[in-house]
Amino acid sequence: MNKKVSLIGVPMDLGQGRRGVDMGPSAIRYAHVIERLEKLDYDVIDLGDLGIPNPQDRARNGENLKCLDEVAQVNTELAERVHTIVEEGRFPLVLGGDHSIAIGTLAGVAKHKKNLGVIWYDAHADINTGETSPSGNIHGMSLAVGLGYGHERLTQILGYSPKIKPEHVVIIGARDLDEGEKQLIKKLGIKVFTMHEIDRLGMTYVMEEAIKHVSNGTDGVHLSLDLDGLDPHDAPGVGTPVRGGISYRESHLAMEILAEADILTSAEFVEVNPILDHGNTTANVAVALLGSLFGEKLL
Ligand code: Z70
Ligand code: MN
Ligand code: MN
Ligand code: MN
Repeated sequence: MNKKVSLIGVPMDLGQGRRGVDMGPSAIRYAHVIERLEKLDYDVIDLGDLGIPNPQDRARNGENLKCLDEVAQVNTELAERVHTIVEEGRFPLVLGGDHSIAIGTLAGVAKHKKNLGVIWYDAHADINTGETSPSGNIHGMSLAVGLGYGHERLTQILGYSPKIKPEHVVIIGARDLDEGEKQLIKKLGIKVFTMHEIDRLGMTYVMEEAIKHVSNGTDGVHLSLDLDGLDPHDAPGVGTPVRGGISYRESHLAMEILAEADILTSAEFVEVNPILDHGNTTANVAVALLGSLFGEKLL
């Protein structure tokens, strides 16, 4: 792993409907993320948080993309910042904020990595468009946008599209998909390890296959980890908890296997919502997982 890490917080909550996820970056810093990585000998620069505009109206607009202007604006700025981090030869670690920020992260990273592999660790696939989304929430559209599907204001961030190719993506932990999402996943042939496969095959096998998949023909790998991929029992502080998720132990194992494979070139941890949490459990889980991801060992 690149020993130079640049951390950036994106206190975005406009990509979904519940307040509080804007406090995610603070909660993760409060859980000692920087100290955790420094202890592992990383050189960490904290770039602070991006500014988030206060929208006039959080309601659905004519196009079924809530807060489209603001989400596009923040993601454009994020994309530029992440692009700069990559150009400096550093590892971008993005802290959310809701999952709409993956739009900007992917745009920034893929600017120089034309064949970026993506691991989407999530209860959801976030592969809706304005046409298929039942909610109008852009955090449910970010993977689709990366693949070039969705509103031009989002797909054209940094002036190119698509950012990633369907054969370089793997989704892990899916258990809540909308009808239109199922159709696009099938149409594009995206590899998905649902909870069924995780239960049936075990996390070790799933991660080994996922790593092979995202390493094949790629020039970098991004981890987009939505804390709601975990079971709400282990990570309660998320906006859309879905029962039957990946356990804390399986998630640590997944991060350890990823660390051993040494393939990651960027990562983001999203959807930590401290006001829905028990204490600061979910941010603490995020930081513990980051420890494993960055190579922490017990002995
Ligand atoms: C639903 C939608 C979603 C995250 C929930 C939910 C999407 N498919 N994404 N939580 N991170 O509204 O599109
Ligand atoms: Mn450049
Ligand atoms: Mn998500
Ligand atoms: Mn999710």
